[in-house]
Amino acid sequence: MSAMTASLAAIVPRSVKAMTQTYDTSTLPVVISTWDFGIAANAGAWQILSKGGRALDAIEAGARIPEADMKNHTVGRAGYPDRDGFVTLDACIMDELGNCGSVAAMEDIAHPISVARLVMEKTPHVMLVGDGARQFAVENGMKKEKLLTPESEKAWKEWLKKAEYKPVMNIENQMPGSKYNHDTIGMLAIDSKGNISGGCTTSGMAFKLHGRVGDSPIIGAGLYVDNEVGGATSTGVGEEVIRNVGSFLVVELMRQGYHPEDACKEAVNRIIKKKPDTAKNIQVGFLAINKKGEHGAYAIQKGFSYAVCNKEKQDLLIKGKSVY
Ligand code: SD4
Repeated sequence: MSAMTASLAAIVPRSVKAMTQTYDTSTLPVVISTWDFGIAANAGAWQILSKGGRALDAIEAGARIPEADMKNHTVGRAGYPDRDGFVTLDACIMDELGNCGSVAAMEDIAHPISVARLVMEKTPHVMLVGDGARQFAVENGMKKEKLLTPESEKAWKEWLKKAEYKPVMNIENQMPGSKYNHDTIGMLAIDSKGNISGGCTTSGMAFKLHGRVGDSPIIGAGLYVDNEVGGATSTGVGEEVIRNVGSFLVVELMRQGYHPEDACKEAVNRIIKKKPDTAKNIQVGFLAINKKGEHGAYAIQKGFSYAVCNKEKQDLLIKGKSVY
């Protein structure tokens, strides 16, 4: 290398290096998802990825599985309602080109991930909320239905007896096997071409204030994908993730060379550093994958897990490390 090229190399930003880097694609495709129920979601995504399909299609197909699960009260169709009895759903999706779409506080539509994709592909916008999101979904052929299930209604009425507005979030996995052992689903996939996409979908905090929106539909907070670097997603108390623009932070740390797990750990530590007293009592978990397909996770509290699916094994469940 001449002195000239050596000095130029020193000033080339990492992002430009990433664009010109080549990666070993033999470990691809791969899809990872938050929590135990990520295994089922990954299986849906794998049907597409294993046939050489696009990561974006895999994400949508995978996320629709927990959204349709009538036993799942934290995502989609059977999600728990807000304080006033309305089921309001949040979701977003992002592709390898930086396109993204999102819906928030949307009622009466069981598959917010698909509406988010429609927002991305059919509108010049990124985000639609509330009545407008529902109207757009119906105009695009999606079924309008009452989402509140008898079980969700029962749980809400039980909650109303005390109506304590003290959400304890995302620690459900500390009780494996319980009916609460799942939460928001965040998914990240890399297809056989090496392209990354991600999605995040939730009914949010159970019994939240009507109109409350968490991190899950916020690009940069609940999800971020940069095809040069990797992707990240989050689960847990959305307010803390939004405050720290968590998923964007994780991706930017990976751009600087952090391993996905270290990037997630640093993002968790930022949350703790800013509000140590709040952080002790809440859960936030990040999940990330880099362009090479290396993945990792980190959470504030114990109990976080994530599911990995690739050629070798389709139902791997990994325990997320945690600060406490
Ligand atoms: C939210 N992060 O609405 C989501 C929900 C979640 O525990 O992950 N639930 O804040």
